Amino acid sequence: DEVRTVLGTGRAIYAGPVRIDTTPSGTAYQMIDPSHGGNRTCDMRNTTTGPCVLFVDADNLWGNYTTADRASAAADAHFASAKTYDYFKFVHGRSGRTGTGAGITSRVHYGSNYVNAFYDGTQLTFGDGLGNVHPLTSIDILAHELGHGYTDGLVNLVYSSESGGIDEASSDIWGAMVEFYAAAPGDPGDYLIGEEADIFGTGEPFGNLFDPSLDGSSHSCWSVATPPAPPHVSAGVGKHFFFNLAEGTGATAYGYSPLCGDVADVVGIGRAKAEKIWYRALNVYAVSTATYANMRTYTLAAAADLYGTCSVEQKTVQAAWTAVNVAG
Ligand code: ASN
Ligand code: ZN
Ligand code: CA
Repeated sequence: DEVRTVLGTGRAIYAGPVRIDTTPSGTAYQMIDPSHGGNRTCDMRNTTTGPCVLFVDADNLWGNYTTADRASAAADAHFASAKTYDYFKFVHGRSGRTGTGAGITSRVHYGSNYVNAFYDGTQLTFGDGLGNVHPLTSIDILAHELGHGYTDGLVNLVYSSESGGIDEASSDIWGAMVEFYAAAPGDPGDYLIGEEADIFGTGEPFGNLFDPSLDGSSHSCWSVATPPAPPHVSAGVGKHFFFNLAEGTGATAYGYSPLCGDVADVVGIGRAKAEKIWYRALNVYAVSTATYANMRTYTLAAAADLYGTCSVEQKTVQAAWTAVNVAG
């Protein structure tokens, strides 16, 4: 039997008014998306255990843009999981994180005042943030978490030292790239991560790609302190490399990008090429113990494959790494 996909309307907190795919069931609709691998979105009811209750709705109109309606955060998650699925399918040719077309379950409203989100190898989980009024269901956060699943599907990076940092950097790269790709009316693309969820209560994002050290701990450039640093800290080097490659070291449109090396200005090659180089480096070349020096080699090889040896793209990869102190 053919599964009938119906377009519902989401009134999402962050993404704004969006179309989401749902499934009719009797006289109602379920938050199951047959067009994107069967993604489903369910309610943890502010508990940490017990069943996650699938969202069901009578008129296929989900949420009211605020946390007063439990379906609003669900609409954000359901939309973002579909856009992440489409991003990898249409930009990178990968069908689901396992490559088999399978989607993901997003569990929202997890715990109380839970200010985090995570991927556990099977599903995604999102807290409601400070005061339970800042759900961590924005596109960049969801795509970061689901991005862990995609990165894992390409290369099983060891979650410590530099390989763990490359894993975390990769998730922020996917987070930002999916946010641009999704082009949600309420949440256009940027290089900030998690700015909507206000996890500190100060309006500060919890990260960015142009100067990761602005979070107070991340390394924007490689140093001898980078290999022993925890993954979320060493990740800064990879994020900053990617920003340099896509936008350049002189880019001011998205934020300040400092140089750490003695290299001349890097002129970015654009997101569309940068994301393909990163993906191919992970997919074709990376091994589980990859270091940043290795990633330099892998991305140079990927750029040569895609754009030619000694192409502008390959030379920019070189310069973008040198600018974060990852020398050849
Ligand atoms: N949100 C975090 C991450 O995906 C969760 C964690 O620290 N494991 O990096
Ligand atoms: Zn992560
Ligand atoms: Ca963002």
